Amino acid sequence: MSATNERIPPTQTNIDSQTHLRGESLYLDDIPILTGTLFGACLGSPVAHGHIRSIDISAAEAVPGVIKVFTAKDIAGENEIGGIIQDEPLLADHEVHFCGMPVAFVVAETWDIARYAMKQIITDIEEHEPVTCPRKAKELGMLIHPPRTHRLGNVDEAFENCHYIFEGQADSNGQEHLYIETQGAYAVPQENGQIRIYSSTQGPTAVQKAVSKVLGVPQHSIEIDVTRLGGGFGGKEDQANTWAALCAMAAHHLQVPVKYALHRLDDMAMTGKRHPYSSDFKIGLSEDLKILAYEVTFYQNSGASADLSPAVLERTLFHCNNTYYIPNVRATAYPCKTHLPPNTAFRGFGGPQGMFVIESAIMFVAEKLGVDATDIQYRNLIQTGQPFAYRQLVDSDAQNCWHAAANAFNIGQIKKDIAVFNEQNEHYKKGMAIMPICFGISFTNTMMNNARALVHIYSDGSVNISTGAVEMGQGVNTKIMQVAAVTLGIHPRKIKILSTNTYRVANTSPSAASATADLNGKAAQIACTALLNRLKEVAAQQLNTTELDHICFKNGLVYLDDAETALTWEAVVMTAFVQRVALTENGHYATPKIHYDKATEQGHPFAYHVFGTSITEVTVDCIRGIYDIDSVKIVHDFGESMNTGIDMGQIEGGLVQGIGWMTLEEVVYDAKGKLRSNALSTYKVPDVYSVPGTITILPLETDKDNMAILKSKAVGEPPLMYGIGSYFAIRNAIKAFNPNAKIALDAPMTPEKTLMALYS
Ligand code: LUZ
Ligand code: MOS
Repeated sequence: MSATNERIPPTQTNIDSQTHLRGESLYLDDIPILTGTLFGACLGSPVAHGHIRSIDISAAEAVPGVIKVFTAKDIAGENEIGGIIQDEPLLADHEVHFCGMPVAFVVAETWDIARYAMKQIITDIEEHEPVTCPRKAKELGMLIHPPRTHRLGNVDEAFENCHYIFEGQADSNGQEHLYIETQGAYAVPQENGQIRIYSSTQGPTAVQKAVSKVLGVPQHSIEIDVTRLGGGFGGKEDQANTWAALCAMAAHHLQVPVKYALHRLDDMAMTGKRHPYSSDFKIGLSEDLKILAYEVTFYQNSGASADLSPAVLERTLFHCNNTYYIPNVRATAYPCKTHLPPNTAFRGFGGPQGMFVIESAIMFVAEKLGVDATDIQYRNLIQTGQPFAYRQLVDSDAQNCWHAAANAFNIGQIKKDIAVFNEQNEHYKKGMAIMPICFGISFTNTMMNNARALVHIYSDGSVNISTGAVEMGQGVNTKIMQVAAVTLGIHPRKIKILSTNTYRVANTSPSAASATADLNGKAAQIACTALLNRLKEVAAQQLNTTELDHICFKNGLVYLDDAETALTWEAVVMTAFVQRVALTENGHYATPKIHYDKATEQGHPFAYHVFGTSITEVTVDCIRGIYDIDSVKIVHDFGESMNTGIDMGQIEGGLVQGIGWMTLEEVVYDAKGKLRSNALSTYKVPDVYSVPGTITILPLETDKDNMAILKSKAVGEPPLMYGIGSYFAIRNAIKAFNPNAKIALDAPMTPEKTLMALYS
């Protein structure tokens, strides 16, 4: 390797910091509106399940300023936006299957007119009984696809040899994404039937495909452009398609620009969320607390159509062991079709739901046997060379993380301090829980693990990079810029990362699965390396050498045998340009080594795993049922972080989002399938008062090789799962107050539930 691979200081500022701070960063709603632009509003079904007898749009169309009201019959191409399974119409045709399902799209001169007219549409729907419970759906045979099962060893035989066997149920609820920027799109017709769509999406290609299908035009006519998102969290991996398709349909039909950004309340009511799961477990252990057998059945509440549910379900199975080695496993998952908005990707993507169940099972055992759950956790951590049920042999840092946390944070002392506190306090009780995590990095669908980067060097030496990565606040553009700067040996200031655009980079996978920097960063690295090699040849000529290995680019200068020469980056680029050397390169990266066979449910789906251990301490106010998360202390496996500022931010954000899911955030649908927690007054998310008092994050120091970009492991999703510790820490505090408390394993542990449990 040449010396150009020197690291940019890991303190490299997020390139968006300044414009964010000054309010200058551009989001969908900041794009200047073209004259003649019309505004949309989408009517959602008022009922969760029913047959459409009629939709009367005459009063709406008569409202002055309304241009047209679109319904299913106006769709020129296919009325279909389903990604994995073709089961979701863009606009309801005969049937409505969830409350808020798009039924009609009003286009008017102003936003207010569109919203007013939308309310004048009269729907006549014959209501049918909705199903909202996944177990009931399963009984009725309402499944998105047949169940899937992961198997290892022989569970039935193993249970016969277990000293302890326990069975129970564990449920986790959904979660609203609450990205700060709501969903939306702006479609602008171009010449020759082309349409440019600005979309707040994690998946520009997914939007392009959906629009292409709905309009009945080839993909090459549909340009999707994304500058950045005000958050995605999975909610815009697949569910940005609807709004873009509606705008594109209207823009195509009327040949004028059409914009639609959702009202927050509509966004909350019409879009799917994290999948709630209800699960049954049976766990068997040896006398010395080794888990010998684990059987688990997951009932995923998929919602009314497939959306990403099959992939989410798969990741639940992949993570059903969390970070434990269990020799005998049988894990079955049912994707249960209910009349709720289609649930979708959400940071962790089914993994957290699977991990919550094994942690619940361990806690259940610990409480029954009167042992410390941490003892069971520790004894079963997976070791290098052991397999998960899907057979991938793990390169494990589970024990290293645990030991590092135990030493750095003195777990023994924490336990003692809590015992003393609980001894001395009657109405406040403290609890702690350890949450070790293991998360597999790569899209579980092997095919999706690829990316491209288009790199231009201009004749003045400045560089532009386009990739498939969508910047949604996670700092991926900064990381890609760092990769390019390190590879080319130039200052980051020389590099701009452009918007994500399907005309510049095609066939992209969504920015998801924590893999965006890995995939797109590697593609950028490949392109930059190819360009660098060309420039080295040009420099070699000028330096009268044939030894390309002796040349390196560093700090914008050319070095020969580690000695600075008079050649600058700019001079070499200009010479290359004059010599007609190509200064543009397209890099393509496809993750090597990964494979998976769904027929046998075996393979090597992940490039690598990310490990970590968190220690959560809480104090419960046992008179009121409210609680504080006092501290969360984490040892996290970064590999070698290429940007500690960004990565620490991801951990803090992920942790707090996980704590929210496990404690405060309660998605409530009524029996009719209507969202009750439909505003921020009824849906509580963590705020500055509910975040942990302190968050301490230490890196696990390893110098192992891994398949991450610049060895900097993916950090987007794994830390969310540290939040699961808060659930069990609160539970332990409740038990300290009332050892006989009957507490269902049913997250979130809201203050209301805590209060009930304290006095149960
Ligand atoms: N999206 C997806 C994801 O399509 N496949 C995945 O495996 C995944 N994992 C996490 C988040 N999004
Ligand atoms: Mo995501 S859940 O990585 O879109």
